[in-house]
Amino acid sequence: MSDFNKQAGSLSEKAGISSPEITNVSAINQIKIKRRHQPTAQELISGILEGNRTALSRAITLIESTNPEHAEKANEIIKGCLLHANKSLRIGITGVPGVGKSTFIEAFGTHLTQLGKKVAVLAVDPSSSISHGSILGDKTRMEELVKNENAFIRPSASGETLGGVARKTRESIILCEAAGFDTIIIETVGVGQSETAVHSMVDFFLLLKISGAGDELQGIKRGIMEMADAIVINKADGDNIKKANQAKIEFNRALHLFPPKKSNWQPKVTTCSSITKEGIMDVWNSILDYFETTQETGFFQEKRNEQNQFWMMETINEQLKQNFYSQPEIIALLEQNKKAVQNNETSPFAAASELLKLYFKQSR
Ligand SMILES: Nc1nc2c(ncn2[C@@H]2O[C@H](COP(=O)(O)OP(=O)(O)O)[C@@H](O)[C@H]2O)c(=O)[nH]1
Ligand SMILES: [Mg+2]
Repeated sequence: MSDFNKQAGSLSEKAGISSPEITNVSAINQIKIKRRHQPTAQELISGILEGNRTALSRAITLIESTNPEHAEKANEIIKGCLLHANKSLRIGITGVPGVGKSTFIEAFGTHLTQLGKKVAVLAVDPSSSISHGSILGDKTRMEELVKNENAFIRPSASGETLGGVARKTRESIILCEAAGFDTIIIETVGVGQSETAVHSMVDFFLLLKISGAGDELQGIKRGIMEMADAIVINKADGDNIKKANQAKIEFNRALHLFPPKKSNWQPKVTTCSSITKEGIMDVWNSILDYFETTQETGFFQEKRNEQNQFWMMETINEQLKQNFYSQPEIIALLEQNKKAVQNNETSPFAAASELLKLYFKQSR
């Protein structure tokens, strides 16, 4: 009796009644082992190819992990998925916080699923370690899409450098495509160089704006306008319609001052409301138009090939850097040389050269 009283757990509630079979220790251990069972890379690949979201989510978690064992498994999965990827349209969406990206993606994504599309939403947001994942916080704005069985929403990897987040997002795109998602939406907030990173992984780049106090073009980075394949003025509803139309004229005028794009595509400026859904369909039609035109000219594939080359080089650069800065001898000498440079005991070039020499000698 006293033993039972000591244990307050539900299993010992009924004193004097022997525990049922299921609670025996070995059964519990088996359940634990089962729960702990990590699917193999092959199991995850099969799951992804069948369109299983749990498998897709788990594989993306492996991609995002910093554990080297996971990285190896992730690479195997990516390799297994690569041949099945690529049959998609990748759309990048950027705009300052509050412009309505999440609301737009909810309306736009829902519209696409109604057309029979399968939509995956990913994010590149190096600031998300502070804001705890832009999409995660915004999932409430994507109430419909989150529940939609033809949509998959994944918040961005957090606590990472832009390079790290971007690579992980790019690899996640491959897995989403292998899982049958034919439209991939990559959201990014305009911090740091994240637009450039997203631009280099999508087919179509959309800049979301709202009309302001008339100075529409002020404070907008020229580079971003140059990258945009479309500018969409959001929140064109209610009292805002007139201002939005005015902004449209201004942006159109500004866009015509840019030299023609390599794609020969003339970016369009349109207005929309993510709340009334007015103009959402036009955005999609414009993207389809772009897709057809660039497929015909071959630019579409050319751009993807270029992006693949770019990401290969990026990966090499990133890993070389990582390897260099993680060598204990380099770390020690780097500290030493930093001081030496500061005290004018050596030149920056001589100091760098000494470090590189040490590195090359080590890696031989
Ligand atoms: N009136 C109106 N409000 C909108 C529209 N799109 C978004 N909003 C509102 O703008 C605010 C910010 O939207 P959100 O999607 O979170 O912006 P994000 O930070 O760019 O993702 C929210 O209060 C939305 O309800 C729109 O088309 N019209
Ligand atoms: Mg948002």
